[in-house]
Amino acid sequence: MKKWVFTAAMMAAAPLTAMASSAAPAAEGAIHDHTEGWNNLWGHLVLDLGAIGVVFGLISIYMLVSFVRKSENEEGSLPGLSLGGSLAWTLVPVFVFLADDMYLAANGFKLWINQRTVPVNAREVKLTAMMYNWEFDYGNGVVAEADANGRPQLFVPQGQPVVLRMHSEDVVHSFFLPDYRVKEDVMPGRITYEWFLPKQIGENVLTCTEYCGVGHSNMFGKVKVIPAAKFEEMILAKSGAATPAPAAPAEGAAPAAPAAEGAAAPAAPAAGK
Ligand SMILES: [Cu+2]
Repeated sequence: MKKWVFTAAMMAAAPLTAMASSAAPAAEGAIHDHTEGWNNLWGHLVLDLGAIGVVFGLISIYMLVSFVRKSENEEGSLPGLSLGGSLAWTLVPVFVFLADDMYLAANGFKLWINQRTVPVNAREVKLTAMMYNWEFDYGNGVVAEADANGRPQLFVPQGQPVVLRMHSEDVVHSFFLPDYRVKEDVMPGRITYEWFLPKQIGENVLTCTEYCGVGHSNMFGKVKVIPAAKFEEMILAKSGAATPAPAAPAEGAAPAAPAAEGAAAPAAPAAGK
């Protein structure tokens, strides 16, 4: 009798964990924003591990209570399993957990591919790392200025993907944008990259996550997400305003807007900042 209760509990557990696996929303949609994708995958993992933990915890408690020795001289007995029972006990859990693991791994791999594929309309910024600072170069001699406290600032346009082409002048650093879930080593003699999609106006932390010397913990600053039009204005103003915005190797909507604003540009930045 008890064997059946136990078997039923195990069978009930399998679809439950499978359900938990599929409860999280699809990791990535049409927009190639891997930040959301990583968040979803993380939520999914937590849910999965939580569900498995609860199910196995309940089974353990049930067994502890149910199979406890009732009297001093009670001896245990081991009910034998048929071939079918043995196969079922082995194969069902293997397939359930393997399927779940494979599903999670496939999602992670898909996200990783997405993270390594730079969107065609990405705004390119050259990043140079040095002990103990970051420099951001937008092309045409336009470099992001540090803030009032001398902290590095990376200005980016809202709604446009940004790709950083990174190299180091000295040792190995690592450029981390926690809010965007991206981090990549920055090395001397090699160009690495990472891209992200700034969606909300505001500030995000940027920091070094590779110990690079005594000033390592000082190597942080801000990502400043500003409206796309204001960003183009800023680039225009800094690049002398004589020529249309460089738009770097980027393409898409960017070149059209600054060209149209070209005439008004010299006045606008003065009023803006
Ligand atoms: Cu560093």
